[in-house]
Amino acid sequence: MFYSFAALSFASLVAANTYSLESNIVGQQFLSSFSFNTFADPTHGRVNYVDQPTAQAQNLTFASGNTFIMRADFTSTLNPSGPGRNSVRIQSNAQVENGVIAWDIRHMPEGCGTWPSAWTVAQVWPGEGEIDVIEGANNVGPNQSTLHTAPGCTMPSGLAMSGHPLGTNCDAVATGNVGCGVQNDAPNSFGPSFNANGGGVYAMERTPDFIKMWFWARNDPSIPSDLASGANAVNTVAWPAPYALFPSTNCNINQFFGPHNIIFDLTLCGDWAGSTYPSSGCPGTCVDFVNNNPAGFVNAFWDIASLRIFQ
Ligand SMILES: *[C@@H]1O[C@H](CO)[C@@H](O)[C@H](O)[C@H]1NC(C)=O
Ligand SMILES: CC(=O)N[C@H]1CO[C@H](CO)[C@@H](O)[C@@H]1O
Repeated sequence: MFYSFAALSFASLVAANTYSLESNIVGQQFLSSFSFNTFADPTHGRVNYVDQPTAQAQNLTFASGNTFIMRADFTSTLNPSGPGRNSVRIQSNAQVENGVIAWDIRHMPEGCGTWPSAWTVAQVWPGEGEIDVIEGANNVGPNQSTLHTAPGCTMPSGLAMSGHPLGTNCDAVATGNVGCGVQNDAPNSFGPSFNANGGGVYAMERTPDFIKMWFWARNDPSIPSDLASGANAVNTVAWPAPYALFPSTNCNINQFFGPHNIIFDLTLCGDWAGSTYPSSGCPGTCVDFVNNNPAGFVNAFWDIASLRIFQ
């Protein structure tokens, strides 16, 4: 009796954090699994999001084998009174809730004025939440992960994570859209140093009890073997402590987070990269730089090896 009871509870404990691979999006599959957003950038960037035919015709997206590239235009000088620099913003057709998402990225956009992000968000904002996994601006950090929610979601202090918290109130409106962030202190986790090291793997686990995020730089031997080997299932109980932990202690995850689409984008200047530009060490003003320096955007591209969704 005792042994079978113990085995049963062990099995249910393990099952709660073991996830099966639901989709492994690679290369051309990004074109069928994502839609191109062509609306005006909600963060007011000096950017013009183009549709899929335009992106492909201008080679701003490029899919081949196990490579998916999306980038900003790096050849045009812009008319200051015309639209912003052409760039790409894609949104997954599928929505995700509980589960694990793994982003295997070889290169993220870098350069003055750039603000790349990989994130998930609901159709109802901020009511059903936003989870920013990879984000930073102007080549420098804060290489941070952030939640944005409706009022009533806060984070306690003293959490078991390797990153350090930047704010405790996740309320998007009350914080002027800053939200509650955690800075990932791992080296090579963002921008030029991430790229020089060949990128790495970010993972995010969402359950009713918490949201967690991990990062392993390329060739980091501590990456869990299930993730490194491309296994059909992952068991996050066996993973190390995350760099970011957002528990449900003072934030009912099911209440504040609904079905999310996965987004990759690259905006330029705007609310964050524009406002931090003067202190970033970049030359002149952000908008002038974007208008006049196409060569500054040669390395403003995502090179995505895969996006895996486990449920
Ligand atoms: C399109 O972009 C890819 C990836 O950067 C590159 O390998 C390819 O040569 C480009 N094609 C053209 C026609 O420029
Ligand atoms: C840029 C990078 O890869 N990592 C930085 C993340 O943030 C910490 C704290 O500011 C920096 O020390 C790292 O260099």
